[in-house]
Amino acid sequence: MLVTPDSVLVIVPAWNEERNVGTTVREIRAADQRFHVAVVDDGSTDDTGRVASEAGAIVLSLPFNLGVGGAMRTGFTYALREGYQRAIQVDADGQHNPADIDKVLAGLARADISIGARFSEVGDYEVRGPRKWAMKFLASVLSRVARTRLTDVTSGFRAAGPRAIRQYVRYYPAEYLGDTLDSLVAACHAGLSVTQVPVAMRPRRHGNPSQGPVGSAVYLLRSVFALGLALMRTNRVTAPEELQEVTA
Ligand SMILES: Nc1nc2c(ncn2[C@@H]2O[C@H](COP(=O)(O)OP(=O)(O)O)[C@@H](O)[C@H]2O)c(=O)[nH]1
Ligand SMILES: [Mg+2]
Repeated sequence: MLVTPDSVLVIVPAWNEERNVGTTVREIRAADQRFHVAVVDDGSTDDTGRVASEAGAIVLSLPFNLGVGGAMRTGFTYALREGYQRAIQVDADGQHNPADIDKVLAGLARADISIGARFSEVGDYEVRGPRKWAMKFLASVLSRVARTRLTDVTSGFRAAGPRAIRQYVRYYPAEYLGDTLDSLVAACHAGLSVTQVPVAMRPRRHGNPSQGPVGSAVYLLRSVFALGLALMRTNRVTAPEELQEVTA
């Protein structure tokens, strides 16, 4: 595929999503021809890879399951290597509306990372109980780190400009939810800027999320502690100027 400065790599992490990934890929490709879709097939045991490829995606196959973070780092590495200036994560299950990709990308005009955020002004996404409080807490901590108001820091619907792509190739944790939170903290510590764009999320088309309500509550709690550690590790990241070397 010919990569021009306008091209956007849409990275779709997918694990056993044969029932969803075909529709998702076709929807993204139909939304805009500048969108090139790379599905990262993360050791799926079903037909995810074949279905994605038949729908017109580039398929990056991992030999075993690495988790969303490992898959995203694979996608960003591909983006850097192929010369994409912008990349965006879109989930395979249909929750992220391809019609909103342009909106999220527009945030890159003012920041290195743009997050498509639920529960801003649009949509009716609701979480309750401890999960809600954990998410609020995480959002308030991340808002302080990013020096801008963020309301949905676990959203996977996020876009990266050229500096963020280089940063993510260097550092992107594999852990569920750690991927979204820790990668953001590391990016902020490296001097990258973050913004958010309000979006509505759709329901997952088929199947169940990889983590149920209990699983994701446990992970959220774990990420609160992991975040504490991430905040202390200020010395592991490089300044953006040093990141230039990675492309050379
Ligand atoms: N690459 C990869 N993708 C995964 C894995 N687990 C889930 N995903 C994908 O990540 C996206 C979001 O996963 P989902 O289970 O819906 O999580 P939720 O939306 O946060 O509840 C979907 O596209 C999944 O296919 C995994 O272990 N590896
Ligand atoms: Mg989902």
